[in-house]
Amino acid sequence: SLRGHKGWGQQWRHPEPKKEYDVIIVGAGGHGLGTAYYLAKEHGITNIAVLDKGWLGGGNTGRNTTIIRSNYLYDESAGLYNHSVKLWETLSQELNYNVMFSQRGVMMLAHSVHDVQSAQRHIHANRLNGVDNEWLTPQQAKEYCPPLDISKTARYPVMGAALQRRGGVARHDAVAWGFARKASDMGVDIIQNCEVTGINRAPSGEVTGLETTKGTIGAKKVGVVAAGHTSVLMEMAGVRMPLESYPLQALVSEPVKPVFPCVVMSNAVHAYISQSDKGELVIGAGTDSYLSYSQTGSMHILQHTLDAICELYPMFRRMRMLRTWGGIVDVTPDRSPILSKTPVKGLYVNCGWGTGGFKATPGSANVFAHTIAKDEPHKINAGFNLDRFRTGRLIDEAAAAAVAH
Ligand code: FAD
Ligand code: PYC
Repeated sequence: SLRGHKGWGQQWRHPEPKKEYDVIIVGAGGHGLGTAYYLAKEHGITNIAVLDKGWLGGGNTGRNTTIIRSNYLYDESAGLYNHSVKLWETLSQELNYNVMFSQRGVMMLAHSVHDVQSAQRHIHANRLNGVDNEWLTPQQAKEYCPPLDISKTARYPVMGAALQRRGGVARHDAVAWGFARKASDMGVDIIQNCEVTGINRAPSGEVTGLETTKGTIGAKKVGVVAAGHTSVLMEMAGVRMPLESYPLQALVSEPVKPVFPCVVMSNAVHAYISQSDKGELVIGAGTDSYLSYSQTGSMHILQHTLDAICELYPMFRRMRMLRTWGGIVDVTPDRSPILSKTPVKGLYVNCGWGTGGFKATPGSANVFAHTIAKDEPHKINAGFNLDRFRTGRLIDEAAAAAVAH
């Protein structure tokens, strides 16, 4: 019973929207709430609203498998994701909220000669960028993760693995709640159940505010941080985005005692797995093959993922699954995010995280706040501009995305 728990204060305020704000962030996921937090904390801008059509943290932030790592191939990505890992390391203290960041290591399996070569290329590139990553033999992989089947006759033989020891997991809800509480304390209005239905512009083109289900709200600057619905929102301002939205699914098992000590991903077989502090196995799949805005995905995708999990970890064959769910992920052609100014003055966009943006939450929020406050990118996100799809300066992270698209 929770009867003993009394006198809990509310974690954030529930204000009605003001007539106008200096900045409105659309989307109260981790990235949007974090952006508001860093705008207030690092740039002294506190006349901010964060709007969400649902409840805060109810989008991909609350639906993901929480894998955190920074083992991407290119220099730009190493800069961005490593900035984030460093912020994760002190985030609980910074927010005075336990985000349960656990650096238990992320191991990525290689099942073919191609996988081995690709993993080793990533390891070398990572180390040159100061990102920890090391090669493990199949025996070393098994020592790190005892449930793994490394027998030579396995359907998906393990030929080795890349291990990032500083990688791990965190508690997804706590990240949203921690940013929300601190931002609200600093004066940010978080307005839930408030869907944005239009983006208003002056005759000279710049943003003037938003149409919402709670009325018209004025804004000098607007940051769209809406994950799978970004193209829908940006179209309201006449900006066409290089994004496709797909369902991505995950599931959890019944809880069991601690048995799985790390995070393991296998892109080749479309499965990744860790164990939550409650004891559930947290398992994720590849994206559906079809574009969709439905937050449920296809059954055969889950079936395939569970087949792979049972092959890789035979001891889980008799486990029962408890829940499955889906989120809508916004995928760019080069599998890298967009953190950018837009052709519309006063309109900024943070999107394209696809299957892999949870790990970037604090880093992305931090540099996006800079971009909005200064009206120019931080040096860390300079390469992640919208223009790259016109200039061709792509950051192709399809392999490091590590989830089948
Ligand atoms: P969200 O949390 O989705 O927030 C966007 C918000 O915008 C939503 O709350 C939505 O309601 C709101 N919104 C949309 N339209 C409107 C509107 N018109 N008006 C107002 N509000 C609106 N990443 C990893 O790094 N590691 C993982 O292990 C991982 N696993 C994943 C597993 C699954 C099943 C899924 C779905 C995703 C996974 N991801 C992972 C990706 C990660 O979840 C996302 O990249 C990240 O959480 C995006 O955060 P966000 O704050 O940008 O978006
Ligand atoms: O980007 O690491 C990742 C990831 C894991 C599961 C889904 N995305």
